[in-house]
Amino acid sequence: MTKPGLLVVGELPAWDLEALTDRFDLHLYYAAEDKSAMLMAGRDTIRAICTKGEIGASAEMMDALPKLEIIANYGVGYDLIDIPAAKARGLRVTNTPDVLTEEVADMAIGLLLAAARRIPAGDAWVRDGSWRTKGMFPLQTRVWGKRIGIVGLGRIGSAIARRAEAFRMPVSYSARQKKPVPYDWYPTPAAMAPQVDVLMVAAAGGPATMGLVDRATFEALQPGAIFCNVARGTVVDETALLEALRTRRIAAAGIDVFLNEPEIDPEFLTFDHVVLQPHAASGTVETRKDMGRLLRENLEAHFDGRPLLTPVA
Ligand code: 8YV
Repeated sequence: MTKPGLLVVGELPAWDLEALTDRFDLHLYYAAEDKSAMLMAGRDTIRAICTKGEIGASAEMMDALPKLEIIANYGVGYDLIDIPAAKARGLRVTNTPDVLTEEVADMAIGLLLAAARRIPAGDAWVRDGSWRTKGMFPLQTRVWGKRIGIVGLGRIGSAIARRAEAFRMPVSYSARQKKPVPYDWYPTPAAMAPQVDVLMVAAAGGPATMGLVDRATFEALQPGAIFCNVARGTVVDETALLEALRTRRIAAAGIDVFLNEPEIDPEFLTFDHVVLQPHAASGTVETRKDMGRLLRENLEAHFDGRPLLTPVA
């Protein structure tokens, strides 16, 4: 039987490509020199796309593949997949929730600690001999016991909250609706900002949260506030964020996601009170293997006529 064609939009680890090859005829879009020629050549055979959180799938790509049935996302966030376009074309869409929740929450706490305690700067202090020549590293800021405000209390926000509780941090959250949790609720990040020492962004991306963490939020922060983002760059007004970093209204920050990745605003690189990560919060071998497996199981379920494991549309 002919294998269904699968357009692999973003690079995947070798173990995933190998496993997918058993069931699918792979078209490695990310490696193709002439991408439109690849789409043209696959018009009659490509029935599935696998993409990534930071790449998505446009209506144009869907239109270029008339035999397309399903888009499987390697990531929980599918904000860059044009869902209305997929629905209008009767396409199914899946993502990889749950398997990456704890990993992203680990990175959130890691970034918070790294930013507040300036762990990368301490490492440089040892390596460049400053410890020997200048002595003690400057004293930094405590994390445990500080008040944390989480923007978005979904799966990942909740996993961050559980970790924060272990750090004896009073937890607040902002969300459209109050949830049955023992944390203080605020309707907006701006309303929550004056009440917290740490602002942690964990809300899903997409049109509903575009610029949700706005200038008013940054202006309402307490002096010494710490800012972290493991969600999407789009959730934050980046111009206002850069200004708050420039003026030191934000005393320290840990940031994994940006607008225009990987061509991020170069001003981020100039700050010595910010710890940067290359959108790597889910990036461990263990979690990426689980994400790859779930992506594959969704595709296989679709082509076997079984219910999808984690459909989003
Ligand atoms: C990326 C993510 O998808 O899950 C998400 O929404 O942003 C990440 O896990 C990951 O970088 C894979 O490309």
